[in-house]
Amino acid sequence: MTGVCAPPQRSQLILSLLFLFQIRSLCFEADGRAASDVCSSHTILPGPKGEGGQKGEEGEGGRPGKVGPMGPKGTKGDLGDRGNQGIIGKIGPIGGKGDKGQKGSPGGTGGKGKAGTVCDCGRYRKVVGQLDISVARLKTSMKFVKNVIAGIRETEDKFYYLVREEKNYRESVTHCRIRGGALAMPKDEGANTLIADYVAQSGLFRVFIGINDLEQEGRYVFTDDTPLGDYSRWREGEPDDPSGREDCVEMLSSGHWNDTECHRTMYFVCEFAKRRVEAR
Ligand SMILES: [Ca+2]
Ligand SMILES: [Ca+2]
Repeated sequence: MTGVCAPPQRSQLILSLLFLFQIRSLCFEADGRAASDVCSSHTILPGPKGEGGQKGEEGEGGRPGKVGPMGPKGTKGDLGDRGNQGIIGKIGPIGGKGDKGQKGSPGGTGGKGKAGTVCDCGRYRKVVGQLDISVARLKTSMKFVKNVIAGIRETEDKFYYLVREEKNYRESVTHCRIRGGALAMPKDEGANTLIADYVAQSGLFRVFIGINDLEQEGRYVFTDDTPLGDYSRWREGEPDDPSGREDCVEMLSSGHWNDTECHRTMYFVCEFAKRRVEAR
């Protein structure tokens, strides 16, 4: 600030002292003589040098230095040992189909064949036809056996089987006969009771049995052409044959017999002799 005498700063004082010390140095020559009168009149002499200080204590350990720069790349190492053999790789995909080869050379001429015979085609056709019939019969038999497995009754000397197919009297007779049996012929109380129970337990009301008076009205016979003996189980009032066409016989679930028309269809019972079946 102008016009104001400020006190000298500390730094200015130090500079002044250094200036005077320099002047003092200039006032002495190398041989120690005074350079001039001016110098001698303004000299400030320093004090003697003090004794050397005591050795300081050992300083604390320095901080760790910074990470140095990356070193130069090393030389290439030696070739390593041979590794173990690897496992077998997966099977590769199927290769493409190869090109077709060239046609081979023709083979040699074969020997002369034997003289042919005239084909008896008619005979073979007949055999094939018989086979077809046999297969159809076999299928029918299989169906029959399958049904037999479902239920059968037996006495000491006979098997009885209820056929659950509605047929008229003649068809029923044929059905049993071609299978080696006969439409059931209850010739005694034991057989009649067995068949009646069989029918009742099957939930049926009536079945055809093997009795008829087709040959002669009123003369009833079994399907094996033997006449009725002393045993019969006619329901009361039967046989009546009011229409003149009741020439076949049905057994009711009660075990009683009734003459009825032969063209009617119903279930029926076949019987098979055990000795005949076992002999087959
Ligand atoms: Ca009759
Ligand atoms: Ca009747």
